[in-house]
Amino acid sequence: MHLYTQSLSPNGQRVGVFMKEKNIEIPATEIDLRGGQNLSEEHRARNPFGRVPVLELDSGSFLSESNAICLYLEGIHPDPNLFGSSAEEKAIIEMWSRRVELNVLMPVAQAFRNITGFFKDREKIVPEWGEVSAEAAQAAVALFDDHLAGSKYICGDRYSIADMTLAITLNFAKSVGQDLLGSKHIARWHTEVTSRPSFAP
Ligand SMILES: N[C@@H](CCC(=O)N[C@@H](CS)C(=O)NCC(=O)O)C(=O)O
Repeated sequence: MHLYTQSLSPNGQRVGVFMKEKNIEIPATEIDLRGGQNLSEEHRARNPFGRVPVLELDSGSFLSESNAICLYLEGIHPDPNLFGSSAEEKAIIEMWSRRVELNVLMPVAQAFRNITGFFKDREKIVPEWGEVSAEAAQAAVALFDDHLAGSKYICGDRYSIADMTLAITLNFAKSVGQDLLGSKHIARWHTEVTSRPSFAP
């Protein structure tokens, strides 16, 4: 296997932290996003959408989408379990993972991209959309805060990929000026999750 990534990017971190949870090491190549290496013909042959991370499998096929990569790694390294065991637990973790990705990660990324214009060399920037997205992320995090008032982790007493994705998203948000860590239960939960060895730099 070979990983093409930008290990400090939020999606790069999702796969990186997941690998640390599983104690997996995979040879990796860093892709220069700022310089547009991800948009090259060579990288688009790995992922036509021109994004990272991408995992090249031993079969020669390419997997992109962080969640799909993590799901594959869970399949070949089942312990510790991060995607759920029973049908119900798997479905609940999937439900919360999608809520994290669609309602927090996407809006945080859209706010970052449209307010800062970080990728203005490759996409149309709509600052107002950035502001709307920042507000949407804030509203969604308030719902997570309510949920965490009665739950140690996002899915009850067990740590899962949903916690990992949300914590990485909120770390990234803070680093780009969107501090979403202020509410009580989110703050308690965030300290707990980011104290895990997998989050150490
Ligand atoms: N849905 C994809 C998103 C991948 C993504 O947006 N990656 C960012 C880095 S966090 C990227 O490659 N950005 C480069 C660009 O937009 O040109 C995933 O889950 O992996």
